[in-house]
Amino acid sequence: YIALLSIICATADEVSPWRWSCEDKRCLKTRNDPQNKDPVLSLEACKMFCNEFGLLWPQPTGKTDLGNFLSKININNIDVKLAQEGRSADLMKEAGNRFKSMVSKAIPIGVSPKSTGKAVTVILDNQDPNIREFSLDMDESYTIRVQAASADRINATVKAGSFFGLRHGLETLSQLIVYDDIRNHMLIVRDVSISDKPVYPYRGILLDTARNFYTIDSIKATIDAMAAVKLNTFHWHITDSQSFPFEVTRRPQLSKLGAFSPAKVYSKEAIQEVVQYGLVRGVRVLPEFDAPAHVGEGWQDTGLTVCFNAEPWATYCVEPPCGQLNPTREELYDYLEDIYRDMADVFNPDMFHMGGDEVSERCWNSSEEIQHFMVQNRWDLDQASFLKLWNYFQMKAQDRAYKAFGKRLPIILWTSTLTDYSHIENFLDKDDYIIQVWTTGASPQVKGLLENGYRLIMSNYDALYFDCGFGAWVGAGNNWCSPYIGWQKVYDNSPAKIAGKEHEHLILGGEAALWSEQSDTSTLDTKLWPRAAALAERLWSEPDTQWLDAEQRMLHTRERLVRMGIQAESIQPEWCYQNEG
Ligand code: CP6
Repeated sequence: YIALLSIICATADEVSPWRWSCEDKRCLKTRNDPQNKDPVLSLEACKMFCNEFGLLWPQPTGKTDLGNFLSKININNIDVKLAQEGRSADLMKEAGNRFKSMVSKAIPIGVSPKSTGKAVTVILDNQDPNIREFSLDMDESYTIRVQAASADRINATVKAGSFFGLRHGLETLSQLIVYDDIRNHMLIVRDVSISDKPVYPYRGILLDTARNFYTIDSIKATIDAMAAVKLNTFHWHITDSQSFPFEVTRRPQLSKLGAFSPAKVYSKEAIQEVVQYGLVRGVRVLPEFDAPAHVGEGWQDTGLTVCFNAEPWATYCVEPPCGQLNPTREELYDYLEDIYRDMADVFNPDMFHMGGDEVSERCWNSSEEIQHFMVQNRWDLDQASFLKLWNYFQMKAQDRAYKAFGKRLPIILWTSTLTDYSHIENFLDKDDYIIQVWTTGASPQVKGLLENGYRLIMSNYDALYFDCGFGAWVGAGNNWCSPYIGWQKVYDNSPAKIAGKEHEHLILGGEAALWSEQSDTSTLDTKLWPRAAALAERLWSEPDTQWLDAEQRMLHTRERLVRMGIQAESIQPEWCYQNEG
């Protein structure tokens, strides 16, 4: 029995035959010779010191000093203290718990580090502990100091202007704790001082849960990973023409008829859980109700859609089944208000996405009722009238949205003919509307919108469409989403460069879009990660450098995501991480 125990201990304590040394900003791999008296660095410890930003992702934007020392810590002896209570006290406590769990997930799979070493006290110093609401101008900045308090204790102070900054600070702090495979121990970097804040206020991921269903658990896991890289917006494209999985209590037929199955419905309780899950992690859950196009399933009994399931579909829409709301029907707006009210109840959002993409003139024109309405109003059946009709819809829907949400919250719309710079000013007020761009950055729409003073969110498809399956799905050799967009392209896609110095301030940020004609719960992680992490650093830090400088940290970030339980795509042989800087 004793012999067996010693074998177990020997295995558990087995050290790496390799050590790393930092030379000229690169970690060099050499044999771990016990006669060599140089400091013995494990791989992660070496990377932490050797790179300017250590292993932090995204890189901080303010003064960053990672100190010169690593201390052994006992991660079972971490104490998180609030310097202030306040309306966000519950959130701060939950963020403290998440911090501990993130630290435990910094341990590579298959090892159990020693639980000796210094205790850690984390002090959360929140300058405005009563803030717990998302907004475009919320304060996400923070500072961190890590110091030795005594021979057996480390103090880490995170200071921020709000819960949201504080939470980000804890993510950074968790990234300062690394595994030492030579001593089988967890280490923290000390004598650290960091000050940090994001460049862009809007840093998002879009998930389309209408083309295919995603489980609530997979959505939560996505939010967890987003929080780890400081993304702050989960844009929920919750309905489309193929399915209506959003439960509208005021109009239950929508999800009853429109969901793929009764099990594939997002109940109010489930959504509220997701919203709370996001809040604790600094991620706003932003609902989209896409209209007047992209509707169909669920609306069957209402008589409020036109050209639903029309054939040949390519004449009336971009992908089947076609369907658009009939803007001439007064009851439509009561219907919409009910949907918005249900969204207000569960999401309580600070912004609202009204879609507005890919509206088909032919679809509307195919309806005699709509033609009649146009004739009555003495509108010609031309493109100008089409835009007039669309605007008529948008203004009435907007009015109901303000009513339902009880405030004039910012409204987001996709780029479209309605938002074209040549006439957007006739329709949409730049103080009310934010435009989400899905064309390439080079398109004249982008320049035109910026020159007219509109605020933009970039989702340019050449870098930020993560589905890359649309072309294949439509068939007919349309393969324009190919080839696969690698993380490097995502990383190098700079909104500031697209906008230019003069208009940079109008860019609110960016968003990766996972359209889901060819994705569901099973493929979610690999489609999003680690590419969304590349976006996260681009939007948080907007570095002058390109992907090559971020490569080592990216490889580590991918490992970190895997340790969190995210099935992130592998991007290189591990050899590169061990041997190339
Ligand atoms: N669904 C919705 C989509 C797309 C859009 N809106 C889309 C368009 C082109 C490509 C990929 C996705 N599938 N509702 C456009 C904003 Cl390539």
